[in-house]
Amino acid sequence: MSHGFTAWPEEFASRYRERGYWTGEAFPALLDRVAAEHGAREAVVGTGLDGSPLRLTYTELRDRALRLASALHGLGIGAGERVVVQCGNHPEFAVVVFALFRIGAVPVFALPAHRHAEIGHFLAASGAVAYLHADEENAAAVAGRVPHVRDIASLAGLPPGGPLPEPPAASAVALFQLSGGSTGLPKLIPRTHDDYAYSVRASAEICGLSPETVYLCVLPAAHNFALSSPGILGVLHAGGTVVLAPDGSPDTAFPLIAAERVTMAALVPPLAQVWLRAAPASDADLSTLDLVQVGGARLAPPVAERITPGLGARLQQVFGMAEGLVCYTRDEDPRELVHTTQGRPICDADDEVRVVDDADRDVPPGTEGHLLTRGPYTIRGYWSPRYGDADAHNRAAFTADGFYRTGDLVRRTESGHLVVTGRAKDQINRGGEKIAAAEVEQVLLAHEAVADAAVVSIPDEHLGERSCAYVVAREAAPVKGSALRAHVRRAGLAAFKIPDKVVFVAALPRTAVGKVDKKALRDRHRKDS
Ligand code: J2J
Repeated sequence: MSHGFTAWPEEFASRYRERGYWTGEAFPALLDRVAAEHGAREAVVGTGLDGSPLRLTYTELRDRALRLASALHGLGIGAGERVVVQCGNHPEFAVVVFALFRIGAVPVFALPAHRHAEIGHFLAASGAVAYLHADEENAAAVAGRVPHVRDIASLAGLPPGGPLPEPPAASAVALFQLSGGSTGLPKLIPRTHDDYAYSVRASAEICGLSPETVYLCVLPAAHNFALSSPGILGVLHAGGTVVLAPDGSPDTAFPLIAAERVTMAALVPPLAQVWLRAAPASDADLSTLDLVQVGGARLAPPVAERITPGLGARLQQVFGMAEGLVCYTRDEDPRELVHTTQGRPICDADDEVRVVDDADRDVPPGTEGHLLTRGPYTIRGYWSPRYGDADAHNRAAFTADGFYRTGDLVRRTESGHLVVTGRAKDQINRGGEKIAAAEVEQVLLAHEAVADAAVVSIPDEHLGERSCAYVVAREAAPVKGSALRAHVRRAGLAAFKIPDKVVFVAALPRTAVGKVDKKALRDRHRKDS
């Protein structure tokens, strides 16, 4: 398992241990600890996979996780083996994740929106031994490609598999997150128990979580924001209660806030706007809501200003990435900074942040530049063994001295807060959902009628950005935009990756070095609309 994993150099690892970021406590021990302390309190609440309400105390969560751990162990799933998990927002999600943690198996966190091409890629790229899913949709397409394909609801019927192995070391890889990607297929992000648990604990502290916290999880549970900033794991660490909502619409979320006396929720900007529009007309009691986190995509300052008056809760901006670095605005920050910046990093002393120009030279404070970062919970490399191109990709995505090139353009204020001003990576951020342009372009290029294609972001009032495919058609084969969108759907990609708009052009603009000039395409869209 350790091969393919780029470890922190010993000098950094020992510093991170000495300074108490890496405590040596892996997630199974974390669950034991909170179960011992808060056993009878409710840990996870929601709708079970069978459609009925399910409420698990800390003791029940731990017991179910241990039982499932034994059963999965009995199937032959062992330490270091990868298991692709695709589960919506159900309490069983937490059971499966802690069961895998306990046997040292490593969940690969697919999102519910992912479809068979993506699942197939995650299975192949991770060399997974199992695909655990809550929905049959993709199962048939990947059956036979992996030893175990199982419906999570069916796992409760498995026989126990005997005594459990030793729990994993905290230095081991605990889980794989998926990169939003910019160069083709999503990359695997290996996160260790030590580094992930640090980001979770520190986030919980910054956000003031306690056993009284009731966190409404409306974003996909497996996404890094909802899982760790401080998210599900942070709330469980603090002894609070996680309420899993099937979706974030006000019709679903507001009654849950009232019924469960929710104190905190994490939203992407488009959802925050939907909540702001719905709140005045709603008769649900939202008065317990105390903290609304907004992140994943740019929050416009005028919307930020409306959160507290409109929802009756404090606003916290969150700028994070599955690769590591997470920034938060803080309670003590002046309101102006909470409205106009994306916060500052978790770790004052050891989240190293550089803002640089195209030649990697540091720019003065207040100037826009590329954000580079390294620190106690930011990876030093994507996981590589099964990716033909991962080593080359790692050389491009990290500096020689281990800084991760985030692909974000930022400005740093005197106070050390970051303002996200743009993006250098070839990605579309569709209301928080990330689309690697190259992944969609490759699928479009596989269509017989397509000679050339480029996918770019276009502004959208609701989502912030949408995707537009500029396509050069082969003359011999006339094709409609709708047919190309159907082609992307048939190819088995998540619906959010289907181009929102298709525009046919005679040729794509090129830069002096022959690359597609995406800036020219975005400018052109602005002029045409
Ligand atoms: C502008 N862009 C943002 C923000 C992320 C917490 C919160 C979010 C994520 C996440 C996460 C942004 N304003 N407030 O993992 O733990 C864009 C940037 C960033 C990319 C990462 C977390 N917050 N972004 O969104 O891995 O471009 O993580 O590099 O999905 O989202 O995307 P992702």
